[in-house]
Amino acid sequence: MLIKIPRKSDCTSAQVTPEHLYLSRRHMLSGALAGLAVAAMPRLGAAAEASRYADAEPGKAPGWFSDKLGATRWQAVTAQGEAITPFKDATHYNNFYEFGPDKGDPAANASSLSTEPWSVVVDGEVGKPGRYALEDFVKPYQLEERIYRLRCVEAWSMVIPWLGFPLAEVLKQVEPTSKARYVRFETLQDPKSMPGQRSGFALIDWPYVEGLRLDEAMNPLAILAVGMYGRELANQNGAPLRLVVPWKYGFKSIKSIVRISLVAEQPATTWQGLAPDEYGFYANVNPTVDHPRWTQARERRLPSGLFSPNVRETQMFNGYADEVASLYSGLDLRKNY
Ligand SMILES: Nc1nc2c(c(=O)[nH]1)N[C@H]1C(S)=C(S)[C@@H](COP(=O)(O)O)O[C@H]1N2
Ligand SMILES: [Mo]
Repeated sequence: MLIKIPRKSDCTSAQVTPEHLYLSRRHMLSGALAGLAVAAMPRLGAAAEASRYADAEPGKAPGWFSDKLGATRWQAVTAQGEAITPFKDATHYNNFYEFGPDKGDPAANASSLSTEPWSVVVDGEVGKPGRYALEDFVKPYQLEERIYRLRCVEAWSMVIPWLGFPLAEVLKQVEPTSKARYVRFETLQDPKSMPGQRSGFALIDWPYVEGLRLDEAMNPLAILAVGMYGRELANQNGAPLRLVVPWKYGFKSIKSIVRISLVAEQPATTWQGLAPDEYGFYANVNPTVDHPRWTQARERRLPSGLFSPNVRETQMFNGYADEVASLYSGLDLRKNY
């Protein structure tokens, strides 16, 4: 058997490898050999890694981000061989109501958001509460690439390579008390830079709030992301810090986080508060529980157009059942949607 050790000049990305070669390498990487091959991958510098996603616009990374990028653990495989969504789609078809209700609004308007300086408050039922400058908040953690499906409750989906670190590591660090049962997240509230927070259309009671049960938050799949496509997050994707919970509908993955609170009671969350019959607290991706106004059995995988809608079947827990189904044993997912 041939195990190819990538050279420094060799792009490791599935993106830039022809599909058939990529697939064979992927199979080679499966199983027991994966660890070996991944460990053998050289650590590339920031510039080299950015080329993993040849279509990604180069970012304007703050210093702390570039410093961390060099030690990033890159992921060698895509989401079970599914193609990564083009950068252009991932950054121009967004939901971020703080910047407007249409899919193009976040890309058009989010440049008004100033992400430096940024601070994050950790409070509530924790032994070590605090307010951190973002670079200090991120400092203890190694960045990892995680290539995840993102399934919006509106029945479209993407595959996005995130850069982040497990939420569990942060939670352990701040020492939840015995009363902590949920984690509550809050987005920045700043009507000056967020036009959606000024406009009358918005039914939303700002700031945007999301939450997880503590055991969900501790699941290794849940990450806090600071980057995507080998670079820092674009503002429209929730810079400089967002949650990514890939087995739940996209609205749980709250953007531009300024506060993380450990709490005893289930937090009141934005979409559940707006339309509790349509959007639940759990919001686990579930093809067998339809939205009252549309089916959740299928999804449009972006890029998707009139002539090639690119429809696929939605998977239970968005394809992550092996990792997360045990969190919900004994729970009626029809009631707890
Ligand atoms: N603060 C905030 N976070 C948010 C939203 C939002 O409107 N405001 N939209 C959510 C929804 S509905 C989805 S599908 C995802 C979209 O993430 P993306 O634009 O990076 O693909 O962000 C989620 N996080
Ligand atoms: Mo969504």
